[in-house]
This record gives sequence, C-alpha cells and structure tokens, in this order.
Amino acid sequence: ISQFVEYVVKKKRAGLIKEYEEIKTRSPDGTFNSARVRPNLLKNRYTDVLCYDHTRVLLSQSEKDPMSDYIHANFVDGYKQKNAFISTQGPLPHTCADFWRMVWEQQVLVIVMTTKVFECGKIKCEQYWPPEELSEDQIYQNFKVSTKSLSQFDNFAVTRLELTNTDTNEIRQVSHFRFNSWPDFGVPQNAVAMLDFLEKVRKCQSSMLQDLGDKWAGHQRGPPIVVHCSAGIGRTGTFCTLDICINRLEETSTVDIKGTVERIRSQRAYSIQTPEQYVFCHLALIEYALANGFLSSLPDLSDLKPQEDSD
Ligand code: PTR
Ligand code: PTR
Repeated sequence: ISQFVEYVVKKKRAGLIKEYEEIKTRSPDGTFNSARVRPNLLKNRYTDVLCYDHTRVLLSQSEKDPMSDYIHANFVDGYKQKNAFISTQGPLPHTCADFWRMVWEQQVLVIVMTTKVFECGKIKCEQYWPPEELSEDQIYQNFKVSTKSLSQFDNFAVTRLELTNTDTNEIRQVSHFRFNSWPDFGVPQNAVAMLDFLEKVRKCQSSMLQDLGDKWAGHQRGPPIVVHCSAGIGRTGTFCTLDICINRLEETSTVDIKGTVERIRSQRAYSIQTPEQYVFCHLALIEYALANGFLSSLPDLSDLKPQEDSD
C-alpha cells in the first residue's frame, strides 16, 4: 500500500489523468453483434454504448422470440470471484420485464443503483420498482414487485423488495440499494459516504446468503450483485473498481487500480467514463486504507480532491 501511495503522490492528478486517457483510447476488445441486431437496438438505452457478446448475460429464450435472450448486461469478475457482478444499464420502460427476468434467473439478492431516476431534467432510468411502502405493486409480465420497507440514510436508501414469479407463485426477497449523491459523469462529493454504502451492500449480500442457508453452500459470496446506473459504465464501473480493490487490499495489502480497470473494461466495455472517476478511485482507496489501519498517516492529497467545475 505504501508503494501505491508513493505512486499516486508522484503521479499527481495530471499523471493519473494521462494514465486513464491512455486506457480509454484503446478500442474495445470484443464484438457487439447481439447488441446490434435490429430487434435488440431498441433495448439499448444509448446508441453509442453497446454491450459485449462474450460476457453478456443470457436470458432464457422463448421459442416465439429468438431475440428474447438479450439484455444490455455483462458479467464482471470480482476479486477472486468469477461473475461477482452483473453490470447493466438502467432499465427502459420496455426492458423492465427483462431486467426482472434476469434478476430471477440469476437468483440475484442485491441490486445496487448509483443513479437517480431523474437527473438534470432527464429520465436516467425507469422507475422499475414501487418507490414507497404504500406504492402499488408493479407487474412486469410474470413478475410482481412489491416494496416491503424503505429506509432512508443520508446518501442512500435501502428498499426491501419482494419479487413474485406469478407463473409459479414462488416469492423471493431482493434488497435494493440506491446511492443518491452521484451525478452523471461526476464523482461523489464524499468518498467516505461511498465506502460506507459499499460496506452496507456487502454486509447485506452476506446476511441474505446466510438466511438462505445451504442453498449457496460452497459459493462464499453467492450470486452476482446487479449494479447499474444510467448507461451502466461510468458510475457502475467505478463502484465495481472500488469493491475489487478493497477486497484485494484486505487480503494482500496491495492496490492495483489500473489493472483492475483494464480487467473490468475487458468484460464491460467503456467502464469508468471520466478522468475524475479514475482519480476518485485512487482517493477513495487511500481514504479507505487510512480508515482501516493500512496506513498510519495521510499524504497531502488535496490535488486529487474533486474539482469544483469538473463536470
Ligand atoms: N450517450 C450517453 C451520453 O453521452 O450521455 C452515454 C452515457 C450516459 C455514458 C451516461 C455514460 C453515462 O454515465 P453512467 O454510465 O455513469 O450512467
Ligand atoms: N456518450 C458517451 C461518451 O461520450 O462518453 C459514449 C461513449 C461511451 C463513447 C464510451 C465512447 C466510449 O468509449 P470509451 O470510454 O472507450 O472512450
């Protein structure tokens, strides 16, 4: 870790930005054929953000519709955990049913949302779950979604959802974590708030796993955590980077942000969208290291703090 800190202090903001620009200019290393098939084009939120074929999440396919296996979502590995995450775009009105089908089929327990539904006068993501305890259930084909409870915190909200498959009447619990203070193409104002959020997400996944008992025995960390923002690349990529780097730090006391971002980008194209997000990962990791006893003193990092007019 001290090597990492030295590296960051030496590189400074400008050096890290250069490092990121270099990663960003490499062209994607994979194909986007399914995302480009005409019937699937409408399922992509942004025409310029496509979804890799080699890691995409395959939905069940109905005989009637051979394209029904497509959703804009990719498996992304965690630290020593294959497919720890599913990174995906914010559902569209006509892809909510696919989204819930994915959650069902992949047996997802936790959903992380790092965007608001509405930002800067634009809809960034469909309201795909009932927003309040008293809201009506929402129905998407054979899935019914009900909100059981909602807890608000300073920077995030946790919603306990119940997902019913009305074909079989099977009911499952899903936890929904929404981070509220992360602007599109920006970074959270406060790294500690983000780290606290991440910690809550992980604890929730492990306690839900425990509640399920034997079902996930042998799979220490269980099914993938679904992570999405609007496009599912910028903020989602940043979240996954932090989770992976913290796990590695915990185990080996080392940090490798560049390598982590490169690996994530090889599974989910375009992950991490701005130099600010890349710099933020460094700052957050150092703050984490300090708060958790991996570092005894904080170097001068004022250079890395979010810049006022960065957006
Ligand atoms: N074409 C969109 C745009 O430039 O606005 C694509 C886009 C949107 C890319 C949002 C990234 C975005 O951020 P995030 O992945 O954090 O939602
Ligand atoms: N609107 C997005 C943007 O301009 O950032 C669209 C986009 C997304 C364009 C990714 C290019 C992208 O690739 P890369 O992140 O590799 O530059």
